[in-house]
Amino acid sequence: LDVEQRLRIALEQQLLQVFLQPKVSLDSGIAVGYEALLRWADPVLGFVSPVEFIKVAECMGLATSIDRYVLRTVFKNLKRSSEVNATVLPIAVNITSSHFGEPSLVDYIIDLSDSMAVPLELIDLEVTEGVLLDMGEQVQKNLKKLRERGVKVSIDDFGTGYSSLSYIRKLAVDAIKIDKSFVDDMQNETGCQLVAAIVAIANAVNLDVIAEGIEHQEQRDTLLNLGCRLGQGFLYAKPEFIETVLFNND
Ligand code: G
Ligand code: G
Ligand code: MN
Ligand code: NA
Repeated sequence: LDVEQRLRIALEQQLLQVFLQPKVSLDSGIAVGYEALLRWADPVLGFVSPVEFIKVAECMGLATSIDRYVLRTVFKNLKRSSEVNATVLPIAVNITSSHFGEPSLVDYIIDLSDSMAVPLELIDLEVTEGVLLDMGEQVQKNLKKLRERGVKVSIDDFGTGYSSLSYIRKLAVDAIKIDKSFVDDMQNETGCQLVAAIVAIANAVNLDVIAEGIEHQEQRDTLLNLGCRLGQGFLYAKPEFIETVLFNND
């Protein structure tokens, strides 16, 4: 009944599961990487959306613990995957805004990489525009250190917050992810032009651009025509349990 109480238990008992959704090259449909997405099917509460429990976790001061749990799970699976698979693709982990400004973020990730012998090039991070609003000194330090080590950083849900182009330049991230709401709006002329503008800006400042929530072939065709080469969505694959994705690919 009590989400807070159940969330503590879920974290202790590892009831949160990491799922993966492929990021694909839109021209070939071939996966170039994955995004890690949490799923919580609680025995008492039933399915709880990450939108809800991440908010609760932030209020409880548990967001960093949850991010770290996802990072550990992802590194563990990358290690195993590199032992049995010829090709290992990078996995993007969503980092909560408050956590991205913590001094311990970078060392935590480097320590995992060292102890698991998994190269940092196999980890990407996604942060929402909220991080841009509160662009403290620590956020900039973390970004710089991460990118020097080969960790790519994307701005998630681009366009839904208060994105400022000057911030994006200053922060020097690697990619922006066009929010699903914009992809949905491409059925209108104006929506299409808006996505065209976002893609043009990204290309102009040398950022990769990845479209989210692609469900229809027409959306994929339009995006490719606009110069967007990467995407994610149910048209290609729904998120699935990490072990199923990485180890049952026969
Ligand atoms: O997977 P789904 O569409 O239900 O995700 C909804 C939202 O929850 C998305 O904004 C997604 O970024 C966020 N989310 C999913 N998994 C995680 C996670 O592991 N960490 C954080 N911080 N957010 C996540
Ligand atoms: O905000 P973020 O990008 O981290 O979250 C992505 C969320 O969008 C995930 O929860 C994922 O399940 C969801 N998602 C991914 N592709 C699609 C899609 O094609 N359609 C819908 N409705 N949701 C999607
Ligand atoms: Mn994301
Ligand atoms: Na998003």
